[in-house]
Amino acid sequence: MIHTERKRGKERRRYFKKILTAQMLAVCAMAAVPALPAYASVSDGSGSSFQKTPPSESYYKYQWGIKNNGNITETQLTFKEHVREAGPGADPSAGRTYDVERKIISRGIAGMDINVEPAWDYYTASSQRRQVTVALIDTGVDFGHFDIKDAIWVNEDEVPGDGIDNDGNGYVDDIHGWNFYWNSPQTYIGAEDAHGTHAVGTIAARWDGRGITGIADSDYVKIMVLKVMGTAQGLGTSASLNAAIRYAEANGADICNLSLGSYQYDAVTEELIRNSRMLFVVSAGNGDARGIGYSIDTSPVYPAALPDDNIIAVANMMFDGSLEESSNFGSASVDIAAPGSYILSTQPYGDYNYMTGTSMAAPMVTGVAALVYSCRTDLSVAQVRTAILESARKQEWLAGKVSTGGILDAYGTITYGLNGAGAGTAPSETEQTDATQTVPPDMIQYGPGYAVQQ
Ligand SMILES: [Ca+2]
Ligand SMILES: [Ca+2]
Ligand SMILES: [Ca+2]
Repeated sequence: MIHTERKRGKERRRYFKKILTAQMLAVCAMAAVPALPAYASVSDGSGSSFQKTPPSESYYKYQWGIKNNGNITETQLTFKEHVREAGPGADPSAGRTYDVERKIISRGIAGMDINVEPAWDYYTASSQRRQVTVALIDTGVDFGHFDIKDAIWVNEDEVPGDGIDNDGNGYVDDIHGWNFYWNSPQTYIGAEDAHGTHAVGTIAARWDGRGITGIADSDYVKIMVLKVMGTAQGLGTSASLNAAIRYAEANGADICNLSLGSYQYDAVTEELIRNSRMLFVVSAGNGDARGIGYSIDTSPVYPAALPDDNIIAVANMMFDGSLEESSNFGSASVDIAAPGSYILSTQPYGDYNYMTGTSMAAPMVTGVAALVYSCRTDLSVAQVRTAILESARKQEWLAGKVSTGGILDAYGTITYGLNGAGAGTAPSETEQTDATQTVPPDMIQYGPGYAVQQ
């Protein structure tokens, strides 16, 4: 079993309020929760007929969003403090003991995943392929990581490092994209680029039998790295975001992943998105300062809440098939749910780690969009969007939360409009709490709820 531990619960809040607050701040600073991979063991569960590699990837068994065997659990730790009467002269702290109670609060449910294995079978059998460029507007990316280096877009018309804008696109030496945060061609800085590096792995980590498995085939799907956020807080400006969207559009991107948001509406951003031929996959945001998801229909975060019909806004599904409690939602603004909690993917310095948030759910949708667009050459990106939304597997618990009422289904998407496309159901219960947001910062950010005040 994979065990992940998340400390929450009333008992703990009562006794460890200060600690919890400190952890919340730390979580904001890291933007997505590096989950605690305190797994003891993992049952092997694949049985896929897919030939190309996925089940042979060393970390495949940890990628529940790709293939959920029900072998992951989340444990709640409850602390109870006992204070005994200490004898005269004793250390007052000596009488304090804590009972730690572990309770499984969330258990993986087999099949609650993006249903991509049969989609890979379809992809492998298909003879149709086209190159797809995905613009990742995010932090930078460790493009040297062995599992994603082949998935990085290369500007073939640019000569790196010669100080000349060889292709005349206005950017000097932009070989993999551009760093709009520092206004430089350096699209990888280091640890501050963990967030973007994680997204690339989910979308297109190489099918090489090592590390993790990306959803799309890195032979055909290439990620353009457009760094708009920097610092440990993952902050950036709307001006950078807008410049990055223009760059993506001008340099041939088909799909644009936006795992970021702001409370502040920007008319230029909306105009750029509305007039773009790209498909925008946008994270819905991760709740308020307490980590409780809310409706962005009434408390909008942008660009997820924009009404434009080339946007897919994505909520975060837990491995038990519930909506993650921190995930924002909204039946008008949010379209679909996808796995986003305890997602294992690539990290700077050749590493891997778990992260949690709608920032991790959006790349799942982007990966499926890229996989499908690369092999369904009969579809436009707009039709791929329709295919994703109409193939969503309906879940009772998502009714009224996202417009499709369903979760991402790769097989349904890749077979959309063909014979035999189908959808299953696996309803589950969840609960949601509406919450008020804090004052909007005039910044874009990828952090939980985009709620950090700066
Ligand atoms: Ca150039
Ligand atoms: Ca050059
Ligand atoms: Ca791999």
